[in-house]
Amino acid sequence: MLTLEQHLEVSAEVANAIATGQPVVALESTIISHGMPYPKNVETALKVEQIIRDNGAIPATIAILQGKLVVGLSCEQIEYLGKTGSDVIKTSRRDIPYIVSQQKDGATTVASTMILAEMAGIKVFATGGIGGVHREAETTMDISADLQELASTSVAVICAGVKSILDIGLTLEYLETYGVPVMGYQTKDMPAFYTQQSGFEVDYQLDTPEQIAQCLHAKWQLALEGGAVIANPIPEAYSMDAKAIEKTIEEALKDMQEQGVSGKQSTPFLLARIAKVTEGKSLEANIQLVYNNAALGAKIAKELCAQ
Ligand code: PSU
Ligand code: MN
Repeated sequence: MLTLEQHLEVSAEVANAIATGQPVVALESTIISHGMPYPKNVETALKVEQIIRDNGAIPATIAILQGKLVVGLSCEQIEYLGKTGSDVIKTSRRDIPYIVSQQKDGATTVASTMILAEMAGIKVFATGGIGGVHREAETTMDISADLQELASTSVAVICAGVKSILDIGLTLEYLETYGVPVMGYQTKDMPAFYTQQSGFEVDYQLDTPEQIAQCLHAKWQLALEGGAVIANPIPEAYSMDAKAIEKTIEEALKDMQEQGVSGKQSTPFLLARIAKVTEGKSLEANIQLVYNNAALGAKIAKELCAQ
């Protein structure tokens, strides 16, 4: 019987950083395999790691490779995931036992990246957007497992809000019900991924990485288990036209219904569709907001180490 430690493979650099109390930022791999096309996905993933280093922390990209829970992928492993793309299995919490036992490769979503980060002892995780409550969830019951994970796993997730392919209002209600704080970084408005504002408010505005770290520290010191959402708006220069993006999303949702796409295929389908219709403009916005989140993630991780 394998123990947890035997399943977990933490890179030497990341293990050393954790053991010596240096800041580490976790990164997911579904964004690489399913979120962006090759080779932009690999370029972006490597640059994200560099940005985290430039801001004083150690990056730990996470995936499952041949059944091993890998925390701190090498450049070659990132290249492999990016090239293999959606042939790698999108792996959320429920998929982990299958991928591990059958020694397969799995790209981790926000939910499963949080799980592996927590196993390794990493508290901060930067990504693009989290999953949420889908539009028409009242009939499809499509609610991302990311939200349930945020309720129970103690990792802070820095994101640019949730895409309006989701129902942002219902997503915020769900997070409230499960006790997940949603902090706006220098904003009161919940960002909507491609745009800075969604028309909904976050719970609290916090203006410095230090304040965010203090808030996270207080939560976990009080044994209030679970994660937090740190919503960091896309930089203004890259934000998109709200009306145009809404129209694109509505068309993509219609196509999805017509083609009968559902379940775990929904999110990747919508992302690819939007990128195609906007001729790569949304992809550029997506890349820039991930860079922005990586930099903030590194700063928060540093402040958290100082608490
Ligand atoms: N939202 C994005 N980009 C992404 C994802 C979501 O803007 O790449 C990915 C993340 O890995 C997220 C997952 O955890 O999709 C959610 O999928 P689902 O809705 O099937 O839970
Ligand atoms: Mn879903």
